[in-house]
Amino acid sequence: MTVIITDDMVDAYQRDGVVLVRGLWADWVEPLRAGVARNMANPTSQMPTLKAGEVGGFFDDYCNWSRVPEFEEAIFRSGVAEAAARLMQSGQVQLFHDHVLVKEPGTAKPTPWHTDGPYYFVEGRQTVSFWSPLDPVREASLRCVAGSHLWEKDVLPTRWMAETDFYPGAHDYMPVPDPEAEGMRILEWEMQPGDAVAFNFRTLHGARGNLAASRRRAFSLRLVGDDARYVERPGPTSPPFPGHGMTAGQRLREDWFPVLPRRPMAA
Ligand SMILES: O=C(O)CCC(=O)C(=O)O
Repeated sequence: MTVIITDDMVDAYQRDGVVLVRGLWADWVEPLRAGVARNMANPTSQMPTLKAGEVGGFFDDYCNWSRVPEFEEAIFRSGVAEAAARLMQSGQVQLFHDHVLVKEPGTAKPTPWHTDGPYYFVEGRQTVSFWSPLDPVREASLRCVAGSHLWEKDVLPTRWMAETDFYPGAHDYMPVPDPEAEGMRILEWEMQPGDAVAFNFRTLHGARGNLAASRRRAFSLRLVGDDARYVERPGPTSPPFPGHGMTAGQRLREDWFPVLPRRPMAA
């Protein structure tokens, strides 16, 4: 399948900080499902994601592309970098990390509203995450607040389980809004496996629980463009990448965060 990123999609992405890309991974759904199965059978992180008494199951793991060959192949051999370059309006596309989020049937727990940027040690205008369901999804789809990537202040990062502040210095951030109560424009779509929501690292997003009768597997890929630079945060970031050795203002080191080949957006 050939995926075209139109000028209208680029404009929408720049304006809203989010756009739907139908069929981005359409030719890679089976390999990505196999990768998720491999990742779930051998996770790097065993951190609990649900509190005692919360029903269902929420699997969450990241930074596995170099040990999950299906992820590596999809990332390096698909047209995802070309799509990212178009949307970010960037010459170069660097891999930041992959992320798997699986909600078992009957998981009531929502993914709380948050922006990813403040958890990361990288900042720039040119960033994109592609969130892709590997199962048909409606209620448990990703939900993004249009235009939130342009807000002046970062949204307060919190620990999802403990519900505590992620860093000291909460006054440096805006409180986490309640987009529904505050009448914000929330964009969400019914999606098929391999479709992707592209969203900026600063875009406020979240997801409902999965009350459907089937699993909701999702693969999220985080990429950065030309203007992305390493920044110091007030504490350990997520992901932490221990021993990275970078200092403020540097580009992300390419031996850890490779530049992706820009292949045509077809299988
Ligand atoms: O899959 C979810 O529930 C949330 C995904 C998310 O927050 C992300 O990909 O950044």
